[in-house]
Amino acid sequence: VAARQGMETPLKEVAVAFEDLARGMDADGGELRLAPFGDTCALVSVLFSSLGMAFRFAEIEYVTKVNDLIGAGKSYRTLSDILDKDIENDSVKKQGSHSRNLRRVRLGLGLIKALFEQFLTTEGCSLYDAATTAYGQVCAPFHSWAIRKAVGAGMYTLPSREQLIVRLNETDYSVQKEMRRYIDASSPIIEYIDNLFLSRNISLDW
Ligand code: 1PZ
Repeated sequence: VAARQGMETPLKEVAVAFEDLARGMDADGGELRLAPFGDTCALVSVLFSSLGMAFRFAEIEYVTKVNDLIGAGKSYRTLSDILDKDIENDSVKKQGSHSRNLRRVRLGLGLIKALFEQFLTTEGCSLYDAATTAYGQVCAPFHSWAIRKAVGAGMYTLPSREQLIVRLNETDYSVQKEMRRYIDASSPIIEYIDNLFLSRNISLDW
């Protein structure tokens, strides 16, 4: 309906926002400012409703962490600033720290990217298969047994591939186009965040 009325679909809105963010990063000489990053990550939550009720807890989890980063945007200018501050305070991996929340939000962005990649490369595979593979690749290695169990159970409640396309207000063709745009635009952002940690000798095994 939104497409027919000439409005942006949620998926397109997310793709365009990440393209803007990636362009902004280039314009700032390869630096990522916290405020636009937080706002862009917040947009992703519009996609959750199309996954169904079982993923409400993932949404709450993700939104809480994004909101923490948005709040930090009032005191810190860039993503590196929060990391440097947490290194100074020895709180990078401390639960609830901005740096830890940044790592978690990055996992969320990576999960969506992996899901879209699965969706595109395996034409005709179910959303269940795509989401299970993506989760196994990106998030499962860092989640406790209890969380992995809960996510695994929730997977059975995911809509079908066709249902998802309808709920997102896309077509078979447009959904591929917008997912591709998100994959391309989010890749340099994700890589940048990983490098923030790696360049400070913080491994990504957590
Ligand atoms: C793209 C959709 C794929 C299908 C569904 C996959 C669902 C993934 C569910 C993830 C549930 C996360 C539950 C909570 C995990 C927490 O233990 C950790 C650690 O938190 P901390 O100890 O630092 O407080 N939190 C995370 O790892 C955050 C992960 C965010 C996952 C966001 C999912 C984004 C999905 C977007 C869907 C449009």
